[in-house]
Amino acid sequence: MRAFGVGRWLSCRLLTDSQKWTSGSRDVMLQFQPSAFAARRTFTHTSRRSGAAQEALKKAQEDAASLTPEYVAANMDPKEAQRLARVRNIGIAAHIDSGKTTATERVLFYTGRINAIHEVRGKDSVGAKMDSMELEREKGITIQSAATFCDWKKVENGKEETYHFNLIDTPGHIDFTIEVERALRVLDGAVMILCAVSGVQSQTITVDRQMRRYDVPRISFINKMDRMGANPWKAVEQINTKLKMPAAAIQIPIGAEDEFKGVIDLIEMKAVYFEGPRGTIVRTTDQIPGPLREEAAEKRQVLIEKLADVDDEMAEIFLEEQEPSNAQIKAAIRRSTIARKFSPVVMGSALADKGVQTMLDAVCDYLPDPSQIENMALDKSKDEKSVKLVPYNSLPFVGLAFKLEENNYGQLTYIRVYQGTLNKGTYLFNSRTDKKVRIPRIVRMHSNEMEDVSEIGAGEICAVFGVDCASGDTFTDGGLPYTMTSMFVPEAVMSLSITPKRSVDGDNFSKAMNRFQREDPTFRVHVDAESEETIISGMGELHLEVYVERLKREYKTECVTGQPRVAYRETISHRADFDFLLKRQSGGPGDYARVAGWIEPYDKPDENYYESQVVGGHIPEKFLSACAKGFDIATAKGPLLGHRVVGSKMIINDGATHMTDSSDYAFSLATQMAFRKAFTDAGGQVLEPLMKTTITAPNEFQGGILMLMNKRNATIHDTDIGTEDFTLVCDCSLNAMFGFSSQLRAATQGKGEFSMEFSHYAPAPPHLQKELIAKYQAELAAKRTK
Ligand SMILES: Nc1nc2c(ncn2[C@@H]2O[C@H](COP(=O)(O)OP(=O)(O)OP(=O)(O)O)[C@@H](O)[C@H]2O)c(=O)[nH]1
Ligand SMILES: [Mg+2]
Repeated sequence: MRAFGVGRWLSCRLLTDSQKWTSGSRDVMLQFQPSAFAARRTFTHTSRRSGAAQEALKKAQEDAASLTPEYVAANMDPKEAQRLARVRNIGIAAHIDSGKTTATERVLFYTGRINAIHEVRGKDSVGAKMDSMELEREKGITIQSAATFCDWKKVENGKEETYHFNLIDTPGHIDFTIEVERALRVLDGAVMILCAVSGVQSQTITVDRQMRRYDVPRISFINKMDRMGANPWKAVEQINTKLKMPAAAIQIPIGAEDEFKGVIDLIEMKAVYFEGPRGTIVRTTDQIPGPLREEAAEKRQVLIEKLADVDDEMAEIFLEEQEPSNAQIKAAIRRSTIARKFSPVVMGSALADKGVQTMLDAVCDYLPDPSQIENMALDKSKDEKSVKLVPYNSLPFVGLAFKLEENNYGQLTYIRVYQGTLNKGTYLFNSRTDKKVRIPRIVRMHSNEMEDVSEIGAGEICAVFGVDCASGDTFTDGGLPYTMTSMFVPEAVMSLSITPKRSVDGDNFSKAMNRFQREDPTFRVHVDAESEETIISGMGELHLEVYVERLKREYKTECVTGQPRVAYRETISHRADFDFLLKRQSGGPGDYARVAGWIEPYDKPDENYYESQVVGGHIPEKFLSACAKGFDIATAKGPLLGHRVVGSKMIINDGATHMTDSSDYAFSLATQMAFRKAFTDAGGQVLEPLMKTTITAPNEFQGGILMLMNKRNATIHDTDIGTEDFTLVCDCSLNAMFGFSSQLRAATQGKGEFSMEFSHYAPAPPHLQKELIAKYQAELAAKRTK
């Protein structure tokens, strides 16, 4: 929080408040044979709303705080309760390349969604199911998150139980971080994957921050146990120390590296081996290999002690020196995981087909079902009072559109259903626009394929067709005036100019730009009024590069791009008065407008504010709106560099008109000119984006990296020295980070890594400001003389 600028901090704080109730989310997935699915989905909703559900809705509106998950559960239709208890909405999030997509591929295979496994960057060149975009398969990285649903059959008390998973595989690269944000916004739980060799990496720290932002409970999966140097205990220690999340392993490995065969379940004290083709045969035995018995007993004790630290019931058992039963241990893990006080750690190797099935069991055992997470909305009719959403099918519908995507069939909108049931053919209201839309088709997504369904119950996730909306819009059935807060959208910090090579591609170019902007809130497009160049901005070079490449592949539009540029801002530091007269006479009707007032810093540093305090009709009402427009134009393109002005306030309190020469045009222009002139008097300055940068590297390189960062004028916030690696967290200007990856590689023999995300805007160093302004002014002068 410290590293955020005031504006960002404010928006972040708002978000944090909302998370108290936003806590995760629930979606649904069910099914895989459509017939079995249809038979199972006996929804209890009808037009007749059950009394208990109505009572809960009333309580949710009047006294949300008292509506505990226990109350919701106690008043739920038993059939519904049973359905929800078997639903898990989960996201997979982690550092880049840790094996999220590879693990998801196994999940799909073991749950029967796909018949064969294809690897990311595999020799067969098919690529993993969830990386469906051509570019993803080529680059071997995930760019867009992909949703799927599957059924996992788990044996409980000698009986097979079916769990329905909705699963979202997210990208690891920081440039696509919005995909992680929106997945975590609507999911109830997450699997955080770590590499058994690298442990907590720079991007793991970012993902941890995002999970905390949306209060998402998580289990940790230590992947790549087959790699040379695999050491799960380093990763477990780092989750505790670096992420400060109490965690303990609930398994220990049987062998490691080439010899990795399976795991020992520390609760049941059983050995689990993954055998047969693709590890499909899970063999469980009481025979723990002799050399591992002592280690297993010791790590079981560590688990119990860790639980006693975070869970009262377990603490009591521990203090009374009793041995907890397996059921008590499991219950304590579940309670403390859902309360986000603990993360159970499982391990395996996705690539070697080991440990994925036990990870799925852990998801069922320890991650919450949709009714165990509190979700809130704001009641627009009661001054945006917080109300709880209740996951009963019989209540009025409330859902959130969290992701838009265009495919061959049209525009798809992903919706998380928080309350009520969504039926095909019904009408929904968009609570932002108050527009009514028909839902002609509902589907469940399986990467880029889909399956039609006719209804979706509370706590589930689906996609709908033909709905015109923006990402983050709330939909209701018109019965409740609710709206939900949206997700955190990071600032775009990098931009470049782009023009289609051939003018005939103009149409395709605009189509693509419109689509990309609709789908991705971190991608923005604007046209520079003077140069008439199209400028795209986004999260980083790779982000923009991907869109340029997609234009070429998907829209057959090749483009010429400029150099990537930092998105600067301009602002003022103190008040300055102005009294400006525009008087131009050139033969015919002239331009006349006088505006007077002042500009000063605005207390919301991300926004601008305009106010008219003109009395006595010195500027008639009809011209005042032109003044407001003039202010908007002036702030869209700052006087120093032509970048957006933020944190400025303009008050116009006096002026004068001329009988014939005053016009909207004259007042708009006079306001723009007055603003530009006053800008210098008000201490106008250039702001640059500072990036929260996390660097991890072996301890021996610490001195060298500190030097590197000092040279870049970074502000160091935190250094954490572990047994082998250290982590450094600092704020550094984006400008100073160009070319950093190769320097870091050189300084650490390729062992260091870093990730960065936007933190806040701060004044650029004076010499840089001077240089940038001089360059911009020279460009302007050159244009004028042309
Ligand atoms: N040795 C080993 N390699 C693995 C394992 N799991 C994944 N990999 C490899 O790690 C690389 C990255 O795997 P992905 O599944 O694409 O990783 P990801 O986390 O989805 O990557 P992004 O989505 O781009 O962040 C691939 O080359 C995989 O084959 C594992 O268990 N052991
Ligand atoms: Mg991936």
